[in-house]
Amino acid sequence: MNVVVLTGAGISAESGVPTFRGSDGLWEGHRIEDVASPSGFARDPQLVHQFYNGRRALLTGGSVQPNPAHFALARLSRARGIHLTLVTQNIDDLHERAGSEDVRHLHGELLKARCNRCGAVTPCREDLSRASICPACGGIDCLRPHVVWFGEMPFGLDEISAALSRADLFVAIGTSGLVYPAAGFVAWAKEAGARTLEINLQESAASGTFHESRRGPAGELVPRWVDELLAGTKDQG
Ligand code: BV8
Repeated sequence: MNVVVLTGAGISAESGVPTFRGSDGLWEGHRIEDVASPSGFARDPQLVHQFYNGRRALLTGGSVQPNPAHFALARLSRARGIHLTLVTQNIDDLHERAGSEDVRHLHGELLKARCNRCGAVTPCREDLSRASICPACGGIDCLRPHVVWFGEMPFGLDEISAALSRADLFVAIGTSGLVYPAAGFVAWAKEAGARTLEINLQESAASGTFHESRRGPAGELVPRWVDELLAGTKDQG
């Protein structure tokens, strides 16, 4: 069975990572275009560096750990009879820390930096600033977070659309369905004949397009859904 899972900020909420649109939303105090767009970075690189430095420090500080939803998806990826394509809009490393491999980071990764001068992508666990030096080319004031800002092309769309065209099942977990092209994946999967399931704490902008929606916290519902799916595939032998 070909399964495509798309995760959003909601899957990391119970790990203590603020969502974008929740009451503790990340964007509070910052307009999207000021901190998550190329123009915002060009206008005030230090503000953008500080925005991502704060998120990176939270992620690497020890208090943020994968939750049962992340572990359940790692378990699913190892199950016989399941070919899982895990796509995340999140820039944290919680899927990897829970044991998932081959995670498709559609919107990039907070723990990587990219050099505007030589293009190298390098690991980054410390603060970035205009004084940062590229470990590959030695350039200065040329590093940015390796994330996809608004108006920039997401990563890996070709492989993701190929996986969606082969999907038997598409599951969106903890995403508000407001940001494209990720918000359009459910329609692509349905066109390919896939069944579609949404797992979310509340109604999302895309809820109406799913065959089935389950309401509740990912940390509870995702392990339950994975158990159910694996029991079902076992029955089919
Ligand atoms: C692009 C990285 C060209 C940085 C992010 C139509 C087609 C194509 C593009 C567009 C289009 N219309 C508009 C656009 C432009 C734009 C866009 O979508 N704008 C929106 C605002 C309308 N899109 C772009 O610019 C994209 N690039 O379009 O390139 C192109 C054109 C055609 C085809 C291909 C390409 C690039 C967008 C990427 C921006 N970068 N992140 C960073 O993280 O700082 S977006 C960022 O916000 C996240 O990555 C994520 O994608 C989005 C937030 O969404 P969610 O993850 O869903 O989080 P949110 O807080 O919103 O919701 C949380 C959900 O969880 C809620 O539903 C809540 O109920 C639930 N929840 C909470 N707790 C729990 C829970 N669920 C379960 N359990 C819980 N405990």
